[in-house]
Amino acid sequence: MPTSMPNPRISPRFAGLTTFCRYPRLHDVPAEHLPLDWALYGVPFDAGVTYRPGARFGPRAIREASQYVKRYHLAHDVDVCEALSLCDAGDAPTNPYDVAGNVSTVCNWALALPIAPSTKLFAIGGDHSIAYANIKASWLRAGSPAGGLGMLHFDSHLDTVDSVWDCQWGHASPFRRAVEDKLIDPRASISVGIKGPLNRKDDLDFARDHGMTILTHERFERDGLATIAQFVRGLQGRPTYLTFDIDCIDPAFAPGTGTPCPGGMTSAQAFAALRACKGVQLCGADVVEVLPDRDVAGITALLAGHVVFEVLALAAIGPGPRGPKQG
Ligand SMILES: [Mn+2]
Repeated sequence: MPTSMPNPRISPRFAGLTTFCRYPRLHDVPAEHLPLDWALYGVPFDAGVTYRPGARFGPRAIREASQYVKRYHLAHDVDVCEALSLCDAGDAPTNPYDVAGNVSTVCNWALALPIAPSTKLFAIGGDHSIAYANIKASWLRAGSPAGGLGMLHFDSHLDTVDSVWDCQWGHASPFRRAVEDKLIDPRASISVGIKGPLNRKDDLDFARDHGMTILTHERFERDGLATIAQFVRGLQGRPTYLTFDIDCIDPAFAPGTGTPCPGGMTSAQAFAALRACKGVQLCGADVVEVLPDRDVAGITALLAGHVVFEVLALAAIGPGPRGPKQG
């Protein structure tokens, strides 16, 4: 089903109410465009951060910057809004004083959205703690696969710390919790863009001990695209979650984030990395950690809007005949 979009030659991109990429609000989707393929929603929450707060304003900034996201993906040769029915489901309710409580609030809200069972969830943060909520909702909606979901993770950090300040639900821990709760299969999980410095050498232990693939930024520079493509082929079409922390991109390109790490991907490298995931069977996604108050000229929010579009383009192509051979 296609997405009903305003005609930019009638209602220009600088006019109208702002929704993610100008997709219709959930309740405005015409019946002939149901069922929806993806519902996008904001999670304005940043109480899980270890350093600089402000990502609670991320969804609002990304909505604004994404007015300029167009519909036809040149590299994949796909009209995303023709291939998919998309909507903006608004913002999840959040509890800015309670990280653990927020995770369940967001997850329960997402599960209660009036959407078809086949509709996938795309969360736009917010800090990375909110990924757990969308992973859990996506896992449940995928039929609670016993082995857990595959995961494509783009980030400077592994986010597998057990706890900080006695809190197990902050933005440094979502994938530890998701692996412990068997929502993610660590052996079907790759973390791309990991770099130091780290607090401690043993910050890597959990991921390594559980068989998660770590593609450091240094290795990404060497043979990253081929490694990612090979990893995706190895997933053999199993339901996979994609999580994208904007801080995997160098702060020279994405300064608006709370835990910036110099020495990361360029914008173009990040797009190439996402395009290398062609053929993946996505069952949920998020883009997180945009902090507009540290942004310059809105470039981080604009980039995040285009990262959302890259992920949707992967969904538009799907694992079908244009993707890599399965098995
Ligand atoms: Mn992260």
